[in-house]
Amino acid sequence: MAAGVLALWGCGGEKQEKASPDGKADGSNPSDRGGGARPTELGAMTIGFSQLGAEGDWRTAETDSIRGEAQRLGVSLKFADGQSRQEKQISDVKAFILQDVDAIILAPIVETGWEPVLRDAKRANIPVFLVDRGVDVSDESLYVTLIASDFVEEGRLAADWMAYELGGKANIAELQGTVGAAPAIDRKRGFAEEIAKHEGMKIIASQSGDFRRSVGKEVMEGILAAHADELDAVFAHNDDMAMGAIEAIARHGLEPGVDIVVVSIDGVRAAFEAMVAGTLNCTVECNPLLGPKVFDAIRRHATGEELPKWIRVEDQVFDQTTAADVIGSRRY
Ligand code: GZL
Repeated sequence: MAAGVLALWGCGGEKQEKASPDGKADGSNPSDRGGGARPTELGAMTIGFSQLGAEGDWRTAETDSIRGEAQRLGVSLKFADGQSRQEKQISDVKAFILQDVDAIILAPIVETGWEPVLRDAKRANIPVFLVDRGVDVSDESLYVTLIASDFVEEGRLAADWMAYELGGKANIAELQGTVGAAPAIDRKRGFAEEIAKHEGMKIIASQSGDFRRSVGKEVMEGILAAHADELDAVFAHNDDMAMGAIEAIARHGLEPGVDIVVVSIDGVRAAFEAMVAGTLNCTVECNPLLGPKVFDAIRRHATGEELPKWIRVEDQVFDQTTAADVIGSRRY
């Protein structure tokens, strides 16, 4: 389809590319969009939002934040659910290009495989804004900015809390996120780097639970069958999988949060409820309420501001000493 899109434009179709002064129609800044080809007011924009799926509580909160902010700002938002399949997401982005939207918001399910469709968007002078997960591309001009947390730091914070809590000694089961996803790759890396400072801490089992509660539970059941009597702690790459693991630990006749310490990432409401109940020990917040940030970035870009390649979302650590005090003020 991408070739078709280019053929349409290349053969005198409805829209010719507008080249910037240096002949490169890359859409990477407003001057490339030619005479007023793109609105600068958010309220006049049509924006495509390619969401990766609906795998859990965090994703729902992110989707609600972006859709809610679009409505508040009067932005015409075209929403596409990637159903957790990259090929669906790529097809959704191609459709946005065909519709000639004024900008694309993309939450990429995995890091690789985006270069061709991002080049199509660039040739169509459609700026792409990445939210919550990064992409691995050879040319950073293929997207305007990435609005996301520092996943490596999140992994480090989780490991640091666990090391402190367990005195630097623990056999650990790790529930990894979606294979190939930036948060899974980077959280794993940050956690491993931090526990390497403590010779008594080691990961004795590590498997993907795909960021899903049901899969996290299944994976934890398998790990308990093999390692229950030697396991001290679980590190889950997100709260949804941690909730599944907690269920599996309880069904195995052990006390989650006591017999086995559970540490995860996200800070969704269920995690705060579990910390108040004593079954989850710690969660590192990864704020999904990105709506205001992403539309602010789109507005700033449209009015000619140069944006950093990464707009970092700040995180903080919560545990059972703070959960009861803050649960009432949580916004997701
Ligand atoms: C992080 C986001 C992750 C969450 C998970 O930015 O991509 O995806 O941590 C979600 O809960 O599945």
